[in-house]
Formats: sequence, structure tokens, C-alpha cells
Amino acid sequence: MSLRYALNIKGLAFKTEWIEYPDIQTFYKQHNIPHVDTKPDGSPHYTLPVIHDASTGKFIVDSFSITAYLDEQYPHTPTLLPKGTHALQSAFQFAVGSVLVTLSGIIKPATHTILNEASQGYFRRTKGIDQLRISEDELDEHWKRFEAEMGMIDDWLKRNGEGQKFITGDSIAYIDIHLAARLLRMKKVLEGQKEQGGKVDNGWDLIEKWHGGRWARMVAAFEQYE
Ligand SMILES: N[C@@H](CCC(=O)N[C@@H](CS)C(=O)NCC(=O)O)C(=O)O
Repeated sequence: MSLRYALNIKGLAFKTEWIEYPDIQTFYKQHNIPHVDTKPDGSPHYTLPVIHDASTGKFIVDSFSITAYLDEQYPHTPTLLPKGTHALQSAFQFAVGSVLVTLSGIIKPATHTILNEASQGYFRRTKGIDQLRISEDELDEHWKRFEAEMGMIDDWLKRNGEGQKFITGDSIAYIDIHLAARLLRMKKVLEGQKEQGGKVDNGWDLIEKWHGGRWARMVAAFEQYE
């Protein structure tokens, strides 16, 4: 999702090819794309998004690296990773991932319910969905922890003061789209799960009320780039 935001913010034309989870590795092999991520056991982790730029013939992997490539290759478009900010933006992305530890228990089982059948088996197996499921009586406590974790990010952003539009200033940066993409995934997955008879009061309708409505405003601000 962050890539779609980046391409639309830059006004670059693109075509999306959807690939089911079990087919990602084959796609890499077919196009001789080297993997960049590794799993905790050190084995290759084949991930999406991947872009293929027909104008250079290049395949680029990893959202951060793709955004840096697009900045470089299309300098007439808005820069999302200005020189000198790569370290900070990379660290912010890592920090967001490290803070949102309880999110997996909420979002991965919900994601599993809305995936295409072709991906469900693989996702269940590789993401340990059965171990991640939260029992009834733990649910409220889990959501409270999740709200507190989002609160930490809210505290960071508060330090910018109310007037500032985006995380690094008045123009959109990579970390804005990274955070907005994570929020949009929560919204889509939790709303999708609700439609499939999931819990009503534990979903996006909760998150959007948190922290003065910051998360709902952020997703709304990026709707034009969806
Ligand atoms: N470092 C990559 C990670 C992206 C990532 O984790 N993508 C997930 C989909 S949201 C994926 O491809 N997972 C494949 C798998 O787990 O087998 C990036 O930032 O683009």
C-alpha cells in the first residue's frame, strides 16, 4: 500500500499485478530477482512489493529501496526520501515496527480471514495464525496494550506541535506513507473481518477514536492517493 501512495503522490503511471503469497518465490525465480529480506532462520524471505520499471528494465524490491529508486529515477516528482533523511526515516520505520508488537495478534488472524483461498493455507502456516489468536478474555487487555503502543507514536508526533502537517514538515515524506499504509491496512482488514461477522466493537471503529482522532485523520488525508 505504501508503494501505491508513493506512485500516486509522484503522479507516475503504473499497472498492478497481484500475486498470491505462495507464488511470490516463483515470481522472483522467473525474473531472476535477488531477495533482500531474510527470515529469522536466515533463509531468503521473498516479499512484495516489487516494481518493474519498463523504462530501465529494472526490478526493485523493498518499499524503502523502491521509494529511493523512484526519487532518483524521477527527480521532477516530489521527493519522499530527501538526501540526509534516509537514516532517520529508516530508523522511524524500524521504531514503528518495534513499538507495534501487539498488532500481529490482532491484524494477522484478521488478514487470514480476508485473503483469497489461494493464499490462506500458506499464510496460516508461515505466520503461525493458530498460535497468534487471542482468547476472548485476553482480548480487551490486548487492545488496551495496542492503544498504548499507538499512544507512544502519538506522543512522538505531538512533539512536532499541532500546526505541522506531516512528520518531517509541510511536505509528505516516506515515513508518512509508511505509517498511513499501516493504518489503512488495519482499517481494510478489520472492516473486512467485521463484514465477515467478526467482532464489531474491536476494530477500526475503536482505533479511529484514539488519540484525538489522529489515525482517522491520517488515513483520510491519504485517501486521494489510494
Ligand atoms: N521489507 C519489505 C517487507 C514487505 C513485506 O513484508 N511484504 C509482505 C506482504 S505485506 C510479504 O511479501 N510477505 C511475503 C511472505 O511473508 O511470504 C518492504 O518493506 O517492502
